[in-house]
Amino acid sequence: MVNRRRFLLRAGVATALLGRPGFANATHQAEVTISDKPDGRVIPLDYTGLSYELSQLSEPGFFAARNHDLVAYFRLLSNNGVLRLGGNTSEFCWFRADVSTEAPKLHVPPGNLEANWMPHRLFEIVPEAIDNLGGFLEATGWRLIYGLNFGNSTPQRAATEAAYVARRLGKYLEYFQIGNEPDLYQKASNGTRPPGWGFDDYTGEWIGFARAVRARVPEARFGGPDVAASSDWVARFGEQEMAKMDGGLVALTGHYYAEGPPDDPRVTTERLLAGDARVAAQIETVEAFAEARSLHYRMTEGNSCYRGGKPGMSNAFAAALWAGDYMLLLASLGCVGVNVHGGDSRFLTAGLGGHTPGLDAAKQPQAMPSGFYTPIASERGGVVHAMPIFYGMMVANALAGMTMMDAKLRGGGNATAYAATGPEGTRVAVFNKDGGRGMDLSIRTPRGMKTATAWRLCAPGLDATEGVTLAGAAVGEHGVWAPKTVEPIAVRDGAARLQVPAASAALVILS
Ligand code: BDP
Repeated sequence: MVNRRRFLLRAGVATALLGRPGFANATHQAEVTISDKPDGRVIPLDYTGLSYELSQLSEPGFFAARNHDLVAYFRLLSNNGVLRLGGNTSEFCWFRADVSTEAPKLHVPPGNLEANWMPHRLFEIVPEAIDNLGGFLEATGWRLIYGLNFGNSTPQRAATEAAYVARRLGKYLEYFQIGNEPDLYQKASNGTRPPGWGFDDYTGEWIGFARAVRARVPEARFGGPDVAASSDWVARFGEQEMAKMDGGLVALTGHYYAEGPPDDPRVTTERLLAGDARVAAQIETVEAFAEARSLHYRMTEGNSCYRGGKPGMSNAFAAALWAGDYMLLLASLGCVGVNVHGGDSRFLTAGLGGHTPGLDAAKQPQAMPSGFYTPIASERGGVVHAMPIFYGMMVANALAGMTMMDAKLRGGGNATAYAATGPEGTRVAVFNKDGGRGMDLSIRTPRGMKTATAWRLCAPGLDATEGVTLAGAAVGEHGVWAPKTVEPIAVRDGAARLQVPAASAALVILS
């Protein structure tokens, strides 16, 4: 079998492989040349992250060690991940420190709320939820970024909550954030602050909260500004707050949604997979600023499509190829981590002010009203399971802890390749995002290789919401998965040679 395949490839008659005319046109010849990168960055072990609405804590049993299935899915994704809690609903959460604590005053913007996308109801977090979260983090090995309410709260409330969180979560707490997407506060769809409120107002208020927290938790660390899109705020925030925080500001953060909203007809799988040149440009600017100041940059929230995701795209295999590619692109640019947003649709829908644009756009029954982009489906009363995007994140996470190499891909159409090396060899992730054409790929490294194997990431199609496999295996019940098909790859003349079919990815392991 292998010999026959080799012969066919050498003879350049790959057409015969599929036995149908026109196959030669349907494949791209492509080559990945890998070289050492003098400044090759180590992808942090805790690169992979998930982001959830803070309101998820209003159900204290969710992030709990006894939620065994959720623990298993987190552990399968990474043994060292970072959970970020925040989102729109974080501006409506309040910590009931004890029975005498009263709810905060809910600020409701004046005028027509139809065009407003915020929850306008409060979510109560009791100490037990934080205690359970501690058990969950211990069981998963994950650490936490905790988003404090900045929208409907006071510095004193934030300080009381932070003190409890810091005391109970100790070493599992990475840092606090204050507020979610403050660059959108003055917009009609958000309304957390009045029109005209801007960056200077933000930093003025932010420092008041941060100082109150530090008065109670002197060792508290912070990340920010957790903006939706304004990368200029990131640098300005870093510049100003670093000076005031005396080492307390440890990370710069922002969000990225590739597409949206789901009811915009221009939002398509094709456009998602074409990639977005703005990402690299923005990250490069932010990274240059952060690195010069020994700060880290983390993408603390994002996904394929804002406003809850688009059915048929965000919950389908296309999102797996998008996420794997996107996570490794950001790693190659020096980002220290990516948190993909998701969770239970009840809280995601609340974070959209009850709107369900994805559901409305689908015009057909869906299992949930929003949150189509969630990596782990965990609807109340339902079975916890991995969505297609989860598999793409698994591929990216396979390079965590390794040193990135330079991977130049020539040919291949709409495809990307990333390489990283570690004590056990080199790993190359190749994403063929072209829905129609396969790749005839060779991979070369400076040191050559003796053997090569591959895990395939595939599915029945880009729009498939089921039937995704990685290394021949689907993630089974209770988050159980192990590679089933570790495919031997031909090594000839110092190069690994393989086909990467249309709409699939391969993780090639060279040794
Ligand atoms: C972000 C919010 C998050 C939303 C998400 C979305 O932080 O709470 O759920 O957008 O639009 O802006 O899906």
